[in-house]
Amino acid sequence: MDIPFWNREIETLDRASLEKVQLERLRQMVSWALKTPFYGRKLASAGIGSPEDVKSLRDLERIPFTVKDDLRRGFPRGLLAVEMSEVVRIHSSSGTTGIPTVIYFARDDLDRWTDLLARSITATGASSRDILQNMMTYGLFTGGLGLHYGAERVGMTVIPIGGGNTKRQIQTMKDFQTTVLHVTPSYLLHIHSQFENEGVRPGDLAVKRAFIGAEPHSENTRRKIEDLLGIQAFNSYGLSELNGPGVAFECVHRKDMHVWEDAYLIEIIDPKTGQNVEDGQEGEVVLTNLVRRAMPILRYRTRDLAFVHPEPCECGRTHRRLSRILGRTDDMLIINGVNVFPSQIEERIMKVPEVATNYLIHVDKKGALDRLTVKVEIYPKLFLGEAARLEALRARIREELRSSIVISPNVELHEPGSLPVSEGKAKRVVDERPKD
Ligand code: ADP
Ligand code: K
Ligand code: ZN
Repeated sequence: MDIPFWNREIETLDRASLEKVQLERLRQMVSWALKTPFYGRKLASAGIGSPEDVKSLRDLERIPFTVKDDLRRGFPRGLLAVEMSEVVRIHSSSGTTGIPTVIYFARDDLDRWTDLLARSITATGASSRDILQNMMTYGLFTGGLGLHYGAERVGMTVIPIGGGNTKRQIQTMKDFQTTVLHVTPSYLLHIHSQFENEGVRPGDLAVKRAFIGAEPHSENTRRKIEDLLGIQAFNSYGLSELNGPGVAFECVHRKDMHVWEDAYLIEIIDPKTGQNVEDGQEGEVVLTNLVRRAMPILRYRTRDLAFVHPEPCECGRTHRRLSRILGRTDDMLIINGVNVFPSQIEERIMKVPEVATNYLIHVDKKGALDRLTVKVEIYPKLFLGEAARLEALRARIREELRSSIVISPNVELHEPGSLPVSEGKAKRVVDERPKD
């Protein structure tokens, strides 16, 4: 197989040289991070007052972890390491408390991030001859714009269609003979389920590849996508704290994702002890961004569970591979690619005066899509009124939730005592999505 490279030299760098690059960049990151009071304190506690105090990559383990709450507490500018006039882009992701996390990019940050995506896209075998339909949400999410820039750098023909509107997605695939899709796995399966309705016949479409990510999925789901659509599907991993997509991406072999190790230091830790584990062992992914100046992030605990492959990939890249994401250490739900925390839901519904004390979050699958239902108990006298009033209440709760969690859940109203109560720790979330 002819293996394509965007930057063969850096992608196949021998381990010792790669580690030299990492150490240089880590020192650079420390010097940038020291510009923020937040990392000033954190690094001081590790005895690091200047970049020279980082003598080897092992010194990384002395630096305390950064967690999502650190980013929230610093909202909005706490971790900004440059003047705002140098910032050319802001992205943001949703949070548990309604306080989002904000990510800042300087021009050179965007340039380096874009290059990682160009590298990722090229590793899949896609090229300037391809037509990309980017179905990820544009806007504050990193998924849409992030990959868009990388695709343009590769020279692909980019259709920035964004998420949703299945009919139009399918028509666009036909009209422009799209060859590559960027999409969440659940949405891609949903789109496929509509092929018949939309009169898609074999030979109508030219899709050969899909980049799938932003939500957990199994190897079986990938196979299903590949078989149903007759394409190759490539797993893509990233998170906004570490720029967004382009942290790790599958190459033509589709045997887990190369982490671009000149740009990110990856550690797998035991989430209980915080200690590093060996390659091959499952644990929490901890990432250090080596390429962002406007907002440095060191040792970020992703709460994603995975392992690093000890053995090299057949493609010749020396950057190690990350397994697919096997779970999360926290209770975050991912509903059709959008992150939702149960606490966000609780916070909103408990503000509604008509709501009694018990509620339940129910998640299942309808066809290929995740379906979120929030069941709430309301006071009994409300059921005596007119049906229209109940309907209005339901709509109000739904809107209240939508404004916080972005997606619009089903809302069910129940009489007090009708939802299950558990003894001990309440089980508020029932997730019936197949784990396959
Ligand atoms: P995005 O805007 O891309 O959804 P977020 O920062 O909001 O980025 O969400 C990042 C989280 O999404 C990750 O920490 C992980 O839990 C999940 N995620 C992203 N890509 C994948 C993937 N390929 N497989 C499983 N989970 C993923
Ligand atoms: K996500
Ligand atoms: Zn490979």
